[in-house]
Amino acid sequence: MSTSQLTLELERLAKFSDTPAPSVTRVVYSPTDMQAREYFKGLCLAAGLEIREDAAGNTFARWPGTEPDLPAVATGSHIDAIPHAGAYDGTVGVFGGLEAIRLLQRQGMRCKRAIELILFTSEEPTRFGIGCLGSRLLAGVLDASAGAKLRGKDGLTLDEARQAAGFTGTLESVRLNPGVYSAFVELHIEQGPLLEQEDLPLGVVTAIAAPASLRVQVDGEGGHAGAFLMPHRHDAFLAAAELALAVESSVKATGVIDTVGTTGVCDVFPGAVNSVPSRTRLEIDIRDIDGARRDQVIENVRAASVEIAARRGVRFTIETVNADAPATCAPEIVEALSNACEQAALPYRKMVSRAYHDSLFMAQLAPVAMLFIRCKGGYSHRPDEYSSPVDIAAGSKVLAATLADLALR
Ligand code: HGY
Ligand code: MN
Ligand code: MN
Repeated sequence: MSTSQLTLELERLAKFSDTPAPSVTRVVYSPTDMQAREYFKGLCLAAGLEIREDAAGNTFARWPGTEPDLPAVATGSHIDAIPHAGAYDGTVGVFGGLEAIRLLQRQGMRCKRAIELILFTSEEPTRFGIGCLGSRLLAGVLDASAGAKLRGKDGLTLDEARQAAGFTGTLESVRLNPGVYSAFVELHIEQGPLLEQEDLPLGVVTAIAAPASLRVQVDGEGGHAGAFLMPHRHDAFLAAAELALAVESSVKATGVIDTVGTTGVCDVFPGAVNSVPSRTRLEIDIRDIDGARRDQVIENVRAASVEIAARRGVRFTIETVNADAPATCAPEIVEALSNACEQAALPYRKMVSRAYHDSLFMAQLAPVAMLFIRCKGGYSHRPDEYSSPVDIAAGSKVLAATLADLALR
């Protein structure tokens, strides 16, 4: 395993960022995202892989097998990064997947099935407000009409932004049919502390938590911070703040550690220190490994908004952007990953993914499973996100063995 080459490539990739090191910011279709994609495609071409890009910008790098009519085995992840993120979320699955293929090539391996490495477009919700945009479109979970409906803060729709980036064609053409792949395996950092706490380098994922996100607009009454007296106010920020606290209390009320809720975006209008907020926008993320329990939390948050609105004389508009079912990983892929860990004498544990991933939607096209790599402190979506070269190499090595196992079947 040429650990150093993979490490150097990940370090080079991290430089394609809109914020200074050690943070990484790489939003879909941005110039830094396009430069990073070019870098990735160059490495794939150097490895002799056949490349195609679809109308959304999902990028496919294929290592042909000896029996081209058989459905390929697929692997991959994402390289887009939320603002002020780290260098390893998603990228170890794309570049570690490329290294896995190169490892098999160096071993002189020839597989029956092709192995296809996928760089999924826009796994992060940063620009268009919904995560896993590329894999949703591949799986047909998101309708092509989203191209005209989804709009970034810069005012461009998904269609306008992707076409400006050179991804033309129709979004209808993105969808793949079930059976197109015989398996999908994603390598990813854990983004949690479990593996480090148990001193394990690797984790085999058996289920992926169910994500949901809400977009909330609160309309109140603005006015002069000095002359608008308190008894007459309908402050749109304070009502929003109460709803954010209601998210926290509704989540904690389940009494289950697997339920989580976050209000990660809060925009206050007009945003002047001496002006009472007339409008506030929130983006709320609620997850659980149990879909029904998560949906009950959403209902409780909606109920809280009704009470707050009546008491404060404001209006809430709550849109459910997505409320996806959890995914169960395929036992046969879980077993293949577990066998590969044991063959490599690498300790591992089975576990649930609390983050969502493109695997969640690829599960609608093929049997899936994921391999986690230990990360320092469990930190992620922050500049100090870190996985060691040794652990990343171990993940790529086990991924290679698993892909070969599945591609020889
Ligand atoms: O938010 C997530 O779970 C993923 O990292 N986008
Ligand atoms: Mn992420
Ligand atoms: Mn990720």
